[in-house]
Amino acid sequence: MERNRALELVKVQLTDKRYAHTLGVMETAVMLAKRYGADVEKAELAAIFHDYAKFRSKEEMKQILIDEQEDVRLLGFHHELWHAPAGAVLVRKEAGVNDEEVLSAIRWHTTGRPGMTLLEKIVYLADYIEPGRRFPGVDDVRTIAEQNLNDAVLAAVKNSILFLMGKKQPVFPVTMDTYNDFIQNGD
Ligand code: DGI
Ligand code: FE
Ligand code: FE
Repeated sequence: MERNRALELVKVQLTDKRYAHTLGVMETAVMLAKRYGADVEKAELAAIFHDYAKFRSKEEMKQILIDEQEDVRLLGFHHELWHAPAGAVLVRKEAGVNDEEVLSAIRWHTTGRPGMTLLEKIVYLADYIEPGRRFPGVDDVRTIAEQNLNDAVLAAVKNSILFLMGKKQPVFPVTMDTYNDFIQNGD
């Protein structure tokens, strides 16, 4: 799909603030794809659509997760985690994107997963370091992202887990699995 068409489809789904974030993720994903040798067009498309379902109701997302037999553990965790898998489903159904690599990068953009693909890592990291993001530790991850993709994704996962723990929030098991995978397997 052409970039401007994709942006049109996404813009109407999002607030202005979230759309600005999306443009930042798009720009960052393209830069990372060039740096690390990923498919630039796929990275751009996945980045554009990554938060497509962000403003769907809890009820709609929950029904999608049930209908599509997504990981049942999601239902026992914060609904913030639902927009990523629900987004992958909706982007296929409503926007007609059928590229499994792109859909998978959307699906795993919040938690990561063990054995992440290059494209999944790029979208996950771009979501974390896009220019509009301002939180403790993000500049360190930006610096690492200039040198080593795996180290940067690991740093982002680790920061996210520490952030959740600092707020006494539960950590979704797949987020922990992602962390363990990077620690044990290095990529
Ligand atoms: O959609 P974004 O705000 O751009 O970013 P995101 O999709 O990475 O994260 C959405 C939210 O999900 C964020 O507020 C933190 C939360 N989150 C990420 N991983 C976990 C999590 N929440 C819980 N409870 N457990 C997790 O493992
Ligand atoms: Fe998201
Ligand atoms: Fe995002």
